[in-house]
Amino acid sequence: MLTLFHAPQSRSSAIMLLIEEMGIADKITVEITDIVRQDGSGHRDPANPHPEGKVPCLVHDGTVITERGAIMLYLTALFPEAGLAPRPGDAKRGAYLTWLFWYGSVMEPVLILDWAKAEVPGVRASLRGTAEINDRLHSALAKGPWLLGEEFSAADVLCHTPFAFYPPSMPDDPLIRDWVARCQARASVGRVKEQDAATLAARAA
Ligand SMILES: N[C@@H](CCC(=O)N[C@@H](CS)C(=O)NCC(=O)O)C(=O)O
Repeated sequence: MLTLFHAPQSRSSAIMLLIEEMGIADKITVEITDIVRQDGSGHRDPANPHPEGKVPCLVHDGTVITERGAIMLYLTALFPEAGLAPRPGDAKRGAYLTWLFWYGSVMEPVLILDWAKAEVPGVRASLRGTAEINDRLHSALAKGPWLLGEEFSAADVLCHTPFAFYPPSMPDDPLIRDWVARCQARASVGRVKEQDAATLAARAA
């Protein structure tokens, strides 16, 4: 059994997007959970098995999987027929894995450093900055509408989300802006936004 612990309008919305894109909503039970938000509102839900009380958290037959990149890799491997990832043996598989891991270990940490206006020279020397992030995205998008070229994949779902959810982080680059707009124009985005808004409204009532 697959269960996703999800808090509306949070990082777990990216997993909800992937589930919609893959057409596997009927295979996953979604548990709406509470989290501590950036403004201090909300609380840690003891029913959420994430070791830090965060979302997303996927549970598969008792095994806990956290981190969006890992959850995306897990789900796309479990349901390869959904077509959201190149399969092992496909020449694009390496690039796909690179985007998922690069996102969590470089792109998001750099964006958080930038948002927090934290200048720590040693950390910068290791992670680099937004210019390098944007160069890497730009080079990929110069070759195709999506990060892997012609095929939309879970890598697009993951990597575009910070720009969509926190627009001030959007670089002044038409290639990247148009890619984010293409990602956001997909039907899955509208559906997840509606579901999240309805869940929040029901909770507030
Ligand atoms: N690196 C994690 C980040 C997860 C994360 O920070 N989630 C936020 C939601 S936007 C959260 O649950 N925050 C609650 C808390 O910090 O206690 C991922 O990519 O899945």
